[in-house]
Amino acid sequence: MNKGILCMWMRGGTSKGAYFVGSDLPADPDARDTLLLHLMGSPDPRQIDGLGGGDPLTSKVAIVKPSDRADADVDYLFLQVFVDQAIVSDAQNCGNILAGVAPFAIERGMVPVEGNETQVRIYMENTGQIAQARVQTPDGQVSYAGGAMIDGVPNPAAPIPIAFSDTAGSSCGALFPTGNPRDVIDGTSVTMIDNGMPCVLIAAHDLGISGYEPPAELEGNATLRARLEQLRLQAGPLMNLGDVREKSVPKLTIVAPPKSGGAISTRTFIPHRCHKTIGVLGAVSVATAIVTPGCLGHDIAHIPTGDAKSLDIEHPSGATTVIATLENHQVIRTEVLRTARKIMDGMVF
Ligand code: NQM
Repeated sequence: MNKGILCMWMRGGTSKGAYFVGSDLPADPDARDTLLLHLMGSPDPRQIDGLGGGDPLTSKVAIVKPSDRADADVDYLFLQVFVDQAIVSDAQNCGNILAGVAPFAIERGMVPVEGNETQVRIYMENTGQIAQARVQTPDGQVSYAGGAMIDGVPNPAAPIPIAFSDTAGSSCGALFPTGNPRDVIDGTSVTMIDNGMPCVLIAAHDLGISGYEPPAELEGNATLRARLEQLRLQAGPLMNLGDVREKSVPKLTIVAPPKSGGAISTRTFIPHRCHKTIGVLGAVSVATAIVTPGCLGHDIAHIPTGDAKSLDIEHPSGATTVIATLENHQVIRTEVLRTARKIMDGMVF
């Protein structure tokens, strides 16, 4: 601990976190998690004694190492460090922190630069699936500067498009873990889906809200939060996730008709705080639901025609665009544009 540990602090998409090379951390998961709680300053609502920003979106860790797999360049393990509980969870993946993995891997010499653009194949250990990220690498090195804007981030940066093709059933074993596009829990109609992130879709009007409220107002609604948690605890076993009391999945996405010309409007609890935007794989799962007849949200969504659909998933800070490719009415590939920023590289103590 005295010598410090090499750590890059990055923004990945609309999240922020600590990126480590696997061999720099203890191999024993318990020792590793104790250390990470310490580094982030958890448990403490302000994380005043560590790097974390007092928000689940800024209390995240990526552990990256060269891959032994033929179909991947690097392995990426995502860990959610809970803010106010002494929990470090690998039960979810994170597609925002994923955006920083490819530039980090190139910077640490795990992947050689290919030319003006370098493609990195990332094995996502949490869910056992592959993502392909493209990084701008002019002049033989990573460039973070560029003109790509993503909603929820105030500044432009170099584009990092990320493609997914095998995310169905990532954590739940099946796209629709109950076998149904729609179920009823406690009298509330829901869609339980996992196309990269286990999500429960619920209609805003069934919760007695408009679905356009700002996150702080929704977080301040104790009745709503209690009802969502009741639904979540029941959805967990139905989604093959078991007891989810100490897990950050499933996410709860409240849907309403689009308001700004997009495909659908969303507010997502992750699961106890309301997201300021929406998770990447959360958006992929929601996009998959709304293009599927029978799913909650399908009837109120605006879906473009054709088999390559550009779907703007509206959220509290704008929208996340998911490009979904369909074959025989099923989503077989998705792509999301992200950016990342190297903020700090050095030793953490
Ligand atoms: O769904 C937050 C985030 C995420 C996860 C969360 C994510 C994803 O925005 O892939 O990116 O849902 O906990 O970083």
